[in-house]
Amino acid sequence: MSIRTTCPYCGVGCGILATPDGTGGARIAGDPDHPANRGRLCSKGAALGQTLGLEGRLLCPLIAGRPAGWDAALDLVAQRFAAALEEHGPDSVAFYLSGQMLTEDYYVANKLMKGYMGSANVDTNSRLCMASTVAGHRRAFGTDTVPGLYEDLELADLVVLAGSNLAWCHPVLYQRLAAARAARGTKVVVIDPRRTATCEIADLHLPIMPGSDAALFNAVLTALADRGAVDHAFVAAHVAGFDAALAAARASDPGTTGLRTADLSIFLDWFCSTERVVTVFSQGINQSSSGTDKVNAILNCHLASGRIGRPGTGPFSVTGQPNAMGGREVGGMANTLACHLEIENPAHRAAVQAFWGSPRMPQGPGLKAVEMFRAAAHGQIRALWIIHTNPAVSMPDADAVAAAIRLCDFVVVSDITRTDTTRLADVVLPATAWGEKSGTVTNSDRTISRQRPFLSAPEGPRDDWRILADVAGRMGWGEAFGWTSPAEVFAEHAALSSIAGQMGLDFDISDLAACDYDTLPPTRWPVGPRRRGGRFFGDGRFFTPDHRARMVPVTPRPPAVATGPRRRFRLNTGRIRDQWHTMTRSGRAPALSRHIAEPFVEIHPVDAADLGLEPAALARLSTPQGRAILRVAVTDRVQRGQVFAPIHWTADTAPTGRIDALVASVTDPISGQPESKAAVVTVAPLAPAWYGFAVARTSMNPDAVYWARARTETGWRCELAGMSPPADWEAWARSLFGLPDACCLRVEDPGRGSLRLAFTEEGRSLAALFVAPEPVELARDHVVALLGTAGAEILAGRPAQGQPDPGPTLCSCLNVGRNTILRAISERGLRSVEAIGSAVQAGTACGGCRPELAALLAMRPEAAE
Ligand SMILES: Nc1nc2c(c(=O)[nH]1)N[C@H]1C(S)=C(S)[C@@H](COP(=O)(O)OP(=O)(O)OC[C@H]3O[C@@H](n4cnc5c(=O)[nH]c(N)nc54)[C@H](O)[C@@H]3O)O[C@H]1N2
Ligand SMILES: Nc1nc2c(c(=O)[nH]1)N[C@H]1C(S)=C(S)[C@@H](COP(=O)(O)OP(=O)(O)OC[C@H]3O[C@@H](n4cnc5c(=O)[nH]c(N)nc54)[C@H](O)[C@@H]3O)O[C@H]1N2
Ligand code: SF4
Ligand SMILES: [Mo]
Repeated sequence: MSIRTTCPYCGVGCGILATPDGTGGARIAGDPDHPANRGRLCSKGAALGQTLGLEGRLLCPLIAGRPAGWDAALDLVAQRFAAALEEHGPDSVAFYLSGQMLTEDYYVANKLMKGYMGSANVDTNSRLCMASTVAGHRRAFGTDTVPGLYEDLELADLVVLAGSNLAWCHPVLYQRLAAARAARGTKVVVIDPRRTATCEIADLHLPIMPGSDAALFNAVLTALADRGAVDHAFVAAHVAGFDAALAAARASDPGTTGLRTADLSIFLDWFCSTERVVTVFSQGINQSSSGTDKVNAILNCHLASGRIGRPGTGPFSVTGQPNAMGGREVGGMANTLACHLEIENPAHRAAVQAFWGSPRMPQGPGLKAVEMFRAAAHGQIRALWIIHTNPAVSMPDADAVAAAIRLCDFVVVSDITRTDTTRLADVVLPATAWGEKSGTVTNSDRTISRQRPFLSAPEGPRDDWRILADVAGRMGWGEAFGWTSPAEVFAEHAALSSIAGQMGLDFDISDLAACDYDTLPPTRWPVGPRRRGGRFFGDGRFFTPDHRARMVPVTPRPPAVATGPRRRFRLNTGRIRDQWHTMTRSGRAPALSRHIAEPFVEIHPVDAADLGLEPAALARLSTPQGRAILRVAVTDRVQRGQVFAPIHWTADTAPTGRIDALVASVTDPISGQPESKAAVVTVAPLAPAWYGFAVARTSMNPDAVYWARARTETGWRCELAGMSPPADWEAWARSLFGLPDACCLRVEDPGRGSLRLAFTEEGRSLAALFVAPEPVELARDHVVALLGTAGAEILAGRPAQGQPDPGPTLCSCLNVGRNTILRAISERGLRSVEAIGSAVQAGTACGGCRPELAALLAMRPEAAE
């Protein structure tokens, strides 16, 4: 029987049908009835079945790294938090949470910290993600409200994607947009310093200088005013601050965007002359030391033109995590309260305290993420609980954050698996995982969906909400935390939201307090009589005291740290198509490592030539905060002076690939959000003595200056490099593979300095190592596939003469290689992505590689070889 649930990855919030296979796994399919995806899934969602299973799961609590019982662990946590409160007061404790927690988990954590421990030191990884949007929304609308719906992207005539790589980060929403564009000719503009996969559907790509978005949207506002595109009636009736915002816009210099005048003028023409405009924005806007101002510069344009809250119009912040929106709803951040109520507002605090019947409440905001870890390093935080996030990897200045966790008196980490962060904890608590737990999440367009269990949880792990409630009980607050199910927690959260409704705010879902939780279908709020079409602000009523929206004057600022002769590269960071954050789950799926299996840095060909960096060489990046070593990808997708690196690698998967070790913890003064995309780095070649590639049935822990490992269908693969060769390669390899006795085959080419070793048992290969003085050239997917099935053949490193080499995988769902696709294009004269699909199937499952297929089609035939 299939169970309806929701994808645990991105904020699109796709519905899933999970059919357990009876042996701990499940078949995963898109839910045709879910309004977000109507049956579609992206590569990550489709591969969820490969991430189930108990390998690597935490199954019992750990105290000081040693297995312990639940009672001992929970007693210790309760006792240490109580002691900190007793001796040092409420400011000495903190929670660091996650936009991936279920609403029920989040609600319990927020109630415990704010209402019972009496501190507002509860912040979340949403600080690294959505905080600038939250602050911008509150400045403009009075509340943190996303006005629009997904349908608006399909109803718009112009969709502007600002700092969003929608094709890779919100793939199903991107596909909806691509389909609408094909059907009705929607114009698409992408504003991004890089030429991303999303640009494949762009009618115009604006390769903006990093951080200069506010100047661009100020130019839009000025153009709206100069070309008669301001909706004066709407502004007069519903908006305050127009004149000051326009004056600030006029004073700012569009030249700082670095855009060609011709491109800028096309964009201004389209924006001014199109009524139905949706501006989608994401981390290219938020993760900036001027992120809040960038958000308001965008909102200003929609307010001035009255393009908000009506079909096909509006600013649209797409949330990253599956429950980023739900976290905002429960108020799980240091500067929010609950249900979009304000922590600074005494009446709001009193109402929530009365509802909770709680003993104490903080009197104002608490420490935001960056401040929180600094306070932990300085001994101000005595007890810290980290839940469902991996800050030793994902926070800026990650080495300093790891040190802070080590320095803090007492740190608890709740996770499902060992991570860079759990290794630093005093107490580790094993949580139930997706597929085992029950609750709700809210996606980017305010649709609340159920996550339902479809597997029985293993012995040991417990639900996050229950762990929190058990600690609360041990601290003497059992009555207020006495729920017996997530349904009861949800009912309390929904009931509390009636206060927000009574206070005239947006988030009132009290009609759901008595819903049938088990069967609750995807439900978009506002619900009940407040529904009115599901959008906000079409009626011009905002949630400020006078019900007018505020336009905010914005004076653009460049990124906080300037480039200079010593550190002349701007480091942009972000995501790849097939991995999720620190890869603790997506990294388990072999299908998802086929596309990209190691960390890399994209650099412009001219810069690469200047620095003497060859494609596939290794580069050393450094900043005052830290260092990294990454594979070089030479490409004009990035501009000169800029480099791009993905965020996903950890001490566990590629120790020199932890990109946040390089990023300074500079924040936006209003939102506290770090500037994660604009560090300033030096780049230099690394000159290793040897490069290597290894495959093995079991995991590898190499002793090498550079390594990056990934799972494969046949075991593991690992990229390697070393500064000096070991004295005895065979001995080194035996220890790498843990194969002291296997038979060793050896092929050496002393002339080229290359060496190939295969270890076999009964004619089957168990492991192989390829070493060369240059980056190792091999048909890697072929080698991976041969492991275990062939002995000596594996050492050839590529398919035998006459057999085609499929090349690196491009379509990860159907495992179709780049060479196969290129051959089909040239031999069969294919002209469209559809034709590629019929010929070689690529792009016909999740469709996530379609932008890359289009890019191959666009290549000149001679370049394609
Ligand atoms: N595959 C995948 N999907 C994901 C995630 C994942 O880990 N993997 N994570 C999810 C999460 S939590 C989030 S928050 C979202 C993030 O989704 P996105 O925000 O779309 O993703 P990013 O790659 O972080 O950044 C988007 C783009 O911002 C650009 N950028 C950098 N600086 C600037 C600038 O100054 N101005 C402008 N206009 N653009 C700039 C970058 O080049 C990048 O292409 O993705 C979600 N979806
Ligand atoms: N330089 C740079 N840094 C960035 C970004 C960037 O673009 N550039 N993006 C930032 C953004 S937008 C985000 S959202 C963050 C993401 O960064 P993180 O939140 O640190 O990344 P995740 O890997 O998603 O961490 C989730 C953790 O929760 C664990 N987990 C999974 N399921 C459960 C569960 O049910 N219960 C519990 N208790 N644990 C569970 C996982 O194993 C994992 O360790 O990174 C931020 N950092
Ligand atoms: S787009 Fe992909 S990752 Fe995002 S919710 Fe849908 S299936 Fe999951
Ligand atoms: Mo995020």
